[in-house]
Amino acid sequence: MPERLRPPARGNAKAVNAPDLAEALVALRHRVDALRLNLASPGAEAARAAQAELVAQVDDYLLPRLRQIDAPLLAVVGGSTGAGKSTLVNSLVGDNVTKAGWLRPTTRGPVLVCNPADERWFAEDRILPELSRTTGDGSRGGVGQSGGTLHVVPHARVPGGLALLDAPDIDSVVTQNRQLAGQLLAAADLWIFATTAARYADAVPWELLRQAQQRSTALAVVLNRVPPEGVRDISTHLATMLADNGLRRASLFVIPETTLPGEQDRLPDAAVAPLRGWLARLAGDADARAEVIRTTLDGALRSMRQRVSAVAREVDDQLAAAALLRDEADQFYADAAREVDDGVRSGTVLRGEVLARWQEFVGTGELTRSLEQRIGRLRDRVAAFVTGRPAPTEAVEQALESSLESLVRAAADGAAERTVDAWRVRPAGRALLGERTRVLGHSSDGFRPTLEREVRAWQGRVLELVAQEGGHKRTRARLATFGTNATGLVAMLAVFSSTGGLTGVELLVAGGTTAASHKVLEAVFGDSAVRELAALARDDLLERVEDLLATERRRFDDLVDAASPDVDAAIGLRAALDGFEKARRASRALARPRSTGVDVAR
Ligand SMILES: Nc1nc2c(ncn2[C@@H]2O[C@H](COP(=O)(O)OP(=O)(O)OP(=O)(O)O)[C@@H](O)[C@H]2O)c(=O)[nH]1
Ligand SMILES: [Mg+2]
Repeated sequence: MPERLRPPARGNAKAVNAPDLAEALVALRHRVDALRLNLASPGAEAARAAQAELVAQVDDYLLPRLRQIDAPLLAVVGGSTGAGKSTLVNSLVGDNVTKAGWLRPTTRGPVLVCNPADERWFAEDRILPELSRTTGDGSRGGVGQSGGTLHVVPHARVPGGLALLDAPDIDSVVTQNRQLAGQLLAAADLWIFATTAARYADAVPWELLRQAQQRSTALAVVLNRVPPEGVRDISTHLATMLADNGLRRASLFVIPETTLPGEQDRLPDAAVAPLRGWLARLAGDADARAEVIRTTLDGALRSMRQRVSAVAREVDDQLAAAALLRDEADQFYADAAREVDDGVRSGTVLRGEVLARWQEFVGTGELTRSLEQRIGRLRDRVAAFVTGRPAPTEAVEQALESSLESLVRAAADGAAERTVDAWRVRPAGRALLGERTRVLGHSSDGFRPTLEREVRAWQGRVLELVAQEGGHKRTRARLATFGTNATGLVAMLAVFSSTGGLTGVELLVAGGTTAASHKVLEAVFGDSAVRELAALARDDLLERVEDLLATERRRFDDLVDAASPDVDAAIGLRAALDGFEKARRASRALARPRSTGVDVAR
């Protein structure tokens, strides 16, 4: 018999230093809760489950228990569906307080039965605050039998100081059931694991039992429905399995198979008497109860370190994956900015339509032939052209606009496409792209109009620069000869023709453009001012392009940001864990437990 309840751990109550520990735990809980771990990675799902479990256990169990160490002991009856958990609870109480049944799974929502004097501890949201409360008869399985509620049944036959909770099955086909069962077990001061002779070696229960071992959770195992002739062999085998898994100290109760004609019939008193007696003794001995509570509490608190560290490692992984994705986008968009820069400097923008319009504007045949000797005449021609017609620069400007826009758009499209291609080969990137792959593979819808606006704004800026430069007395008169618009246009052309890069006839013509525009500008402003003006205009243009590309790149950055942890998340998490560990070790209330007081009974 498992009656050996150890003497109490005296003197601890005075030394409770829980407030600091609770505070540190709250800080840690918030850190864990705030983590975004939504990048697709091999460990992401497990880490998210661990994250949810950690937060839930702090809220459901650790904080309430730290704050009220004297609250009644909560024994959660958990196990596989049909193991007879509900039947066991009813049999222990000696009344039908929860619904048992042939339908699998029967129990959907937890039913908690306690002494009426203890009801206040459970009726409010002290523990399991997310579950709303219902009360009344739980045996009909109406109210209280849904996942989101805790059905509280006060019953005089339950000894004070101890509550029994009938949980949904741990290996349910119903996901919600399974998760809830795990959550309830994490909120238990004592686990009463119910299994059957047919199913005690199943994998899922053993995963949870090992977890109980790792967390030093106080544990009793009920082996139900054992054929009388197999009691000895089966219970020995299970006891060996428990010992092999480090659970030698768990109390084992064996209940032989009996005939139950009705689905809500209870087990014979004699079959549950040992467990009932054990629980009654635990309930009656405040010190033994406190020791069970402290053992489980201490084990759960100690388990935080390893569990949070595992989550922190996943945070590291996700941060590394996020950095990689951001770097790739960054790199391709930097390439795009360089592409535009090169295009601007090499004169690419001046090809085709722009040249044609420029030739129309100044008369290129003349221009190329007479450039050297007759620059003066060219200047006059430009001047005449400008003063002769109200908006003569428009055609060249439009051609320039569209050529420049094509250059920038091609760069932006290229960067988007290359980023998508690079992301697609990474699982995290692929998952982020998802259905957006096509949309993200080219520049955004808003890009074109914004680009057009920016190019026009840039042209305005060039005219401003020209006008500013013209503010100097010496140049004002000369500027007047040409007109600000024409000079501005020539300044724009100068921006795109400062270096070579064209070939053949184009070189000649564009060279002519370069020389012509420079000559015109020099004539107006003087040599150094021309270069300065062109450089200023170019810088302004490239700055605008970089801003535009940054906005485009942000589409990718935003996806990463929305899924990955904050950049300082790992540091913050580890600092919070350190703070918590310090508080835990300093808390003498949680001095090393000497015993759970529960031993294997056969
Ligand atoms: N013959 C016999 N039937 C039992 C015994 N224990 C439970 N049953 C029956 O098995 C069925 C399932 O029992 P429950 O107590 O509802 O099982 P449970 O573990 O609560 O199942 P879930 O709520 O689905 O997780 C019920 O119809 C019980 O009457 C037993 O020892 N002997
Ligand atoms: Mg049940």
